[in-house]
Amino acid sequence: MEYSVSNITVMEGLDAVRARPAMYIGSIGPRGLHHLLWEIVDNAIDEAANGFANEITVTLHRDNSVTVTDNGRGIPVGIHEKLGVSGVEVVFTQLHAGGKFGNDAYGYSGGLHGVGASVVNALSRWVTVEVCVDNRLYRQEFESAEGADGKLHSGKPRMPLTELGRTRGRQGTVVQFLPDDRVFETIQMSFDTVQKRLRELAYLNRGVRMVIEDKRGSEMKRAEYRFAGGISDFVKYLNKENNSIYDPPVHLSGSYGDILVEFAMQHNDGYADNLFSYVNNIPTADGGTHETGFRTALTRVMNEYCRRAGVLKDKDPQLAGEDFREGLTCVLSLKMRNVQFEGQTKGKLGNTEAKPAVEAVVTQALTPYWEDLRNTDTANRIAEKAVKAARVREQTRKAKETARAKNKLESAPLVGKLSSCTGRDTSVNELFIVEGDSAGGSAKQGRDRRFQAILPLRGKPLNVEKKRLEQVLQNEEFRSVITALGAGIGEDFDLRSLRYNKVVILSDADQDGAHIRAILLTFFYRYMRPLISEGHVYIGMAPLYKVTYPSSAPLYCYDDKALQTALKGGKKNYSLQRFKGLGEMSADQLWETTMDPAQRRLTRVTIEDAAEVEHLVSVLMGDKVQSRKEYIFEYADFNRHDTLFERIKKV
Ligand code: TTJ
Repeated sequence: MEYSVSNITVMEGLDAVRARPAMYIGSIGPRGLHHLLWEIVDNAIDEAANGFANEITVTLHRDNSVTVTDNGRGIPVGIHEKLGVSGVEVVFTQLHAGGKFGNDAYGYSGGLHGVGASVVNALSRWVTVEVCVDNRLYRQEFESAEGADGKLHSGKPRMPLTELGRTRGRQGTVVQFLPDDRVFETIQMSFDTVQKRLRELAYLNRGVRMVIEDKRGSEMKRAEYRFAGGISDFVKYLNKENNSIYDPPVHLSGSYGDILVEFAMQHNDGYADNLFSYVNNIPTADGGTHETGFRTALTRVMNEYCRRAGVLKDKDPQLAGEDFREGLTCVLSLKMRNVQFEGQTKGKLGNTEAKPAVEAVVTQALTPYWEDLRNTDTANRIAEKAVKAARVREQTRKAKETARAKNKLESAPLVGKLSSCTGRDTSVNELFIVEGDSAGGSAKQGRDRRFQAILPLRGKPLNVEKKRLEQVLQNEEFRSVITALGAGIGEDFDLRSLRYNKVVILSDADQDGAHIRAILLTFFYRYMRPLISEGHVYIGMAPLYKVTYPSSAPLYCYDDKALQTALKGGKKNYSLQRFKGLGEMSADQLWETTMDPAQRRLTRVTIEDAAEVEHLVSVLMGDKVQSRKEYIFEYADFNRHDTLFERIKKV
């Protein structure tokens, strides 16, 4: 007989998830698909973070199902008092019962995710759960199946939780699920995406072994991470291309009320201030109250140290916060309840209580740390660097003042490079930022000059990641971009003065092109964010091939797949031209394929795309062996559907 659930509203809940999946997991593209996995992994991480598990394995199977295993205490198998079914069944069928089961089992629980295992169940063709506890093995299966009403219902238990027999020495939870291909655009998870996230989680959860196995190919792919130093190892990794001025990193933690705060920091001899913050293992790329608390405390504690150590004399003014953050690489990790993420990408922590908590923990941990003689050397190096930074800051300020006075006289902007358009309607005007002078030349000839302006970028704009704003402003390529857009930069940026409705990045489909694109996106993301969030930034897609037939119109192919399809058509008599770069295209070709609004393909860059590129460039960079360019090319390629970016929209 079919197993039926006592509580009918349970099924209605899961059906609601199926009806509007995006409301629960963000999207039905690759991002949403991976979200399913993070939901399950989150539960295992909770168990590990509370000290009951130290190994988590993710296995990608040939049929696209995924298994997550931990060696924790196991999902409760006892019968839930009110609901009359096992804990396992509650977790997988009750919306919002997620990892917060019983609410007291854990000190804290998931954050942005945390919509729970039931959502995964609702969006899977089937789920199997095995729990090993007290040397007994239990199993339950769920599937989407027809109900008594003749309709399809998802996540229905096929049987109650059943004891299968005895085990020896095994303990923990094994969850396997097959994402429903009727819900998702694709159900193939990406090894790279999973691998990177597991590595990040391994850094954030010291000592937990994270394993990924991919059994889909002819040979099994596998990666394994375990960091005994936790976020201290993370900081070292982030700093490995830099010269750190002390080692090991300063790594401290503490709690304030029920908020756990942990940070690791290490200064290098550069200038960038890189603070990477996480709340419940979720990156907060846009900062928030916890970061503010950290900065306030660091500035105060360091100024106090400088007074005490005599680095600052009585008459000397306090050093500025930014002085202590020059060359700082820091990872800040919080664990707390009732997290509120704000902003468009939900990347900003909004909880007001986080600021005083971080401030208190950092102050109370760092003050005695500097009093320990073994750490004096580190403190002095930071102080010394800050004093230098303050000196430079003062010089820059003076230099700027004179420059500004001068500029007023000879305000001849960099008009030379920009070929502006004749029309004055900024709501239709477009700016093409084109890689290289030769492509720039073709674009100038091919464009519709009434509304299309061309800005060729010579050489390469500098990598903003490792630079201060002043340095960015000194770079000629960026200056020309800023001037052309006419809307200012940083805090002064004002969309109302923007001269173009569309800003189109046109770069070659090779490594250099991807690198330039990533640098430009990172630049816009950091210094002109509304430009992206209001949807003004686009990636222009130039074709890679031209297939010419004797009698019919030529065909342009934008990727290898399209070429294959084109050649399969059967027409034997064709000639093939491969464009190695934009520069190889004639003005007419460039217009026809890439610039003409009636025929071109543009991908609009979303704020999520840009945030991801920035996260990729600054945190998830691969090993030294792989060059930066190759890495960006591989993972931030807007031409590929299967990596970071979900959709290519035609605009
Ligand atoms: C709850 O409180 C009693 C002891 O066990 C706690 C618990 O839920 N542990 C637990 C859940 N360990 N692992 C999980 C888990 C692991 C995976 C892979 C998936 C899910 C939904 C839960």
